Amino acid sequence: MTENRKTAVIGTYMGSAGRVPGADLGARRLKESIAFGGAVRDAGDIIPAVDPGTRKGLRNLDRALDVSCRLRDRAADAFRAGEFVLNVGGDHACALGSIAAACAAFGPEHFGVLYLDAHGDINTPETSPSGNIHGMSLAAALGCGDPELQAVAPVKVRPCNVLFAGTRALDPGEQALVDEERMGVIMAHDIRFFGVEAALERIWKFLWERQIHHLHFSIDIDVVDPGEAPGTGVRVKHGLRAEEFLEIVHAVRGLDILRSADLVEFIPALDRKGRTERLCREVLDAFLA
Ligand SMILES: [Mn+2]
Repeated sequence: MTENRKTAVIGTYMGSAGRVPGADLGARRLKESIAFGGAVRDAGDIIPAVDPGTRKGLRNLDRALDVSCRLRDRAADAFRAGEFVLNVGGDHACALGSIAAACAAFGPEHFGVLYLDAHGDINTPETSPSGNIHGMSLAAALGCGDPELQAVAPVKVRPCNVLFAGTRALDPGEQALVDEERMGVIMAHDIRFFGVEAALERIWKFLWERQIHHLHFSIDIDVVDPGEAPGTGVRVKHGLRAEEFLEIVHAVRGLDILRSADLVEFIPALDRKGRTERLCREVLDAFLA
């Protein structure tokens, strides 16, 4: 990310699209810990304005639509001003808004997404085992799944420009989409086995081959092993070690093609000894230092 560029930090306090509530409180806590000033601008908060409720069998659909549209528009303003956008969530469903804004701002041809998450979040209402919208947000940005969710992203991300890393819980329908669209995947066990250096090599190679000139980096704290980051809602074992995770975050943060990032899914009530919170703050420091 280019030095001297201003960073716009948006707090997205939506915590109700997933299975376990509380990601809104996590987002609030993290954002309140940030020292604003200098090159770090408080670009405001997105607070859900729609009552929770289920429509078309999708829990909190209207709330997710409302929040992601407002985040998208807020992020679009920041991109227009030439700022880097840091979205502090919240439920990962909000990433539909930040990704949609970035893809529209920079155009789909050379725009890519690095998705650091235990999960793929590319389910559709048809393939989702849980019905959780936070498992469908990336699918919608690609132009798959529920039409209303898709409409949040006027410009669709090219699936072949998406690279997953730290992945270890792809549902069968998601795996089919990955194979069909030739999306990139670096599994968590590959990072554990071959090391971070090898994983970074694969990331750089992917960005080079797909000619990505503008990158969005979506970080779900559940990519870290639950032993080291228990404060999140959909824990999957055999995740990254905290130090491996931070090494990847620092390396990617240094890319001059990086335009925006999400940090999502920290749930304080599930944390133990402040471990997850400390880790999240280290991520914020990496972006804001
Ligand atoms: Mn996620």
